[in-house]
Amino acid sequence: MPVTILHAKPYPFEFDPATTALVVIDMQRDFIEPGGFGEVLGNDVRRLAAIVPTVARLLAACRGAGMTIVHTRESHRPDLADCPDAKRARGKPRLRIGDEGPMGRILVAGEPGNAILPAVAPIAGEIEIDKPGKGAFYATPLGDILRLRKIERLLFAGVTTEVCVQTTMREANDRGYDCLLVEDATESYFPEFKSATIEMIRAQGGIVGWTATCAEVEAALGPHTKGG
Ligand code: TIU
Repeated sequence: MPVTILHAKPYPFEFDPATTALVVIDMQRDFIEPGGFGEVLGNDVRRLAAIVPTVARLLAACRGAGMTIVHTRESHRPDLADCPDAKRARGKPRLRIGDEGPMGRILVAGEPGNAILPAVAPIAGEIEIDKPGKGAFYATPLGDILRLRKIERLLFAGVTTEVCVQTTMREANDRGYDCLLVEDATESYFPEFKSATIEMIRAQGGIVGWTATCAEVEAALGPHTKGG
């Protein structure tokens, strides 16, 4: 296989773009814009918007290299049959999952607030996964789709670092994937949780995986990248 070497921590990450997917987690209005699920949980959502240009750059680099691209959305069925009572009650929010908010029903598939931001939205041919949990493998076809495409390694971006991104990386790690988190293409409502997550992923020789910056991914993919 043609090996691409990415300068990463704790040591170089070797991959073939043909068998590597970029997984962009939950870049949805519900988490990044006021009035969605993130804000009703009591978070200041403004810090998440800052990574949108970096996620767009990462998407461009991975698209240019012909990689498989996966986008996830945390979302529930309109009848909430896939939403555990425990999840709906957690935190006693002002508006709960399924309630009508300023961007439509909170965290419900198809509602305006559940959409991925236009700057990082899926394009034709990319895989979209609606997931009822924090991890993208739970109760979704993601594992089967990656297996059919013979994907062996995953690059991760999206929000939030310590919740849906980390949960999905741990699910993927246990399923045998080598995982790399793109540090500046992920964000948390809590800066200290983001930095702690990055540290814990790459500690102990990469117990969960690797980390690298978007520029390091771009540098590694450079020869493959079409049109910048
Ligand atoms: N609350 C929080 O930090 N995150 C979530 O509820 N979901 C995701 O991380 N996508």
